[in-house]
Amino acid sequence: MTTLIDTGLVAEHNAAAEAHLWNDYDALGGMLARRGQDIEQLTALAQTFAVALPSWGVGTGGTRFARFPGGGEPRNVFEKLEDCGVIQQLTRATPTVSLHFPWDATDDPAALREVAGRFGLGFDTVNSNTFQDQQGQAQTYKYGSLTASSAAVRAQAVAHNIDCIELGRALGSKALTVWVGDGANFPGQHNLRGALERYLESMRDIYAALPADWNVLIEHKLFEPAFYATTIADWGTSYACANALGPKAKCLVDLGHHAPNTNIEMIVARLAQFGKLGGFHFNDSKYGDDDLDSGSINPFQLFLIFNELADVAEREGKDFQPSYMLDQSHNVTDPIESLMSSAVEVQRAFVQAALVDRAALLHHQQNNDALQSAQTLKHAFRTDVSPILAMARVRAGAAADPVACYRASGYRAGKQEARPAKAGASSSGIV
Ligand SMILES: [Mn+2]
Repeated sequence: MTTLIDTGLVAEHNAAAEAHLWNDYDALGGMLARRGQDIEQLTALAQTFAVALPSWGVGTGGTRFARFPGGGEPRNVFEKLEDCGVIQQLTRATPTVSLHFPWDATDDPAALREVAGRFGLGFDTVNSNTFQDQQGQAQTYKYGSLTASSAAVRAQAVAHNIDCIELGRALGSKALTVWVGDGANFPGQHNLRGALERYLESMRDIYAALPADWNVLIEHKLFEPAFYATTIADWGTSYACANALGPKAKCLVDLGHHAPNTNIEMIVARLAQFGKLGGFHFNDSKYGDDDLDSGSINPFQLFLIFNELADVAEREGKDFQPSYMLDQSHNVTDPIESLMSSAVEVQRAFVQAALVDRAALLHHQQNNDALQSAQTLKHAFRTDVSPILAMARVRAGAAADPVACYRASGYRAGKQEARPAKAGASSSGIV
């Protein structure tokens, strides 16, 4: 396997961190043992965690006002894979990449697979894009894609999604995620029911093209770019559509695609209960955005979501395998640093949720002891599992402190020379 950061540097970084790490790890292990928990089991569990990287996330994002590109950004899908390889090498928590077409389109999927494999990466869910026009396409998506009033526009959008499935198949993906920004900016602009009927008709054609072992994930989003009525705005609509389409259709929860203060963990519980929880896009949000780094605003919410996921895993065992992906926009940070720390934050919530004493929680719930029930969750959430996460990384050959190690490597500075900016090249995208 090709390593992008000098392995000697990583080893040196880890050796310098090791003495303190062992002290912290032993102290935490002793505390957990008093609670009847085995730190080694938790470290092994942490090593099983995996979240996919969005190919577009390694480029600097932007807002609808502006984009401020960073130096040394990847200029094509091969360079994006390279940056994803760095993230995987230093965290060992991001073994797959989620591609977005046509941004990452290739006529040589075998070459893409080969390069990804060189960096120890595979491909996760593929994403279609009918929320913007591409050069040379016959029809415009200005007034919608899968829901458009024009049959020709809908046919073009369906054909693009089927192309994505074909490309994904060649890459070893197993699912297509569909997000459409379709909707209305004015009351009366379109017939609310008619638009959803057209969406379902289009999605039935896409569904029919899915290979037997594939899923299609429906991603809802409350608003933007349709500011009055988005066709797939909420989990209820998403669930109804997934149900109407069939067993291969599931719902995808993007944390930033809800109204502020929405109880997202309850949505997770509902979708799981009815067998339609297909996956997540992780990010964080303060107001109405879907752009901030995972765990940077509301880590307790992230923990509560993983608490529900731990409950589902306990009920359903290995059959329950939702796909996890980071989906955020990095405007003021180095995207590699944001993605590494975000992967670690999601992994942190995963491990914290495993600390919840489920027998005690059940006991308190049955006795209607609201206070102790809440304290049982808080007890797990307050536990700093950083030594477990660092130990899991060090044992896998990743970095004790990924950001510090990355900064010491000078990777970005090297790329500033190797990747001079190309006019018109953009790798940003927010869905
Ligand atoms: Mn998303």
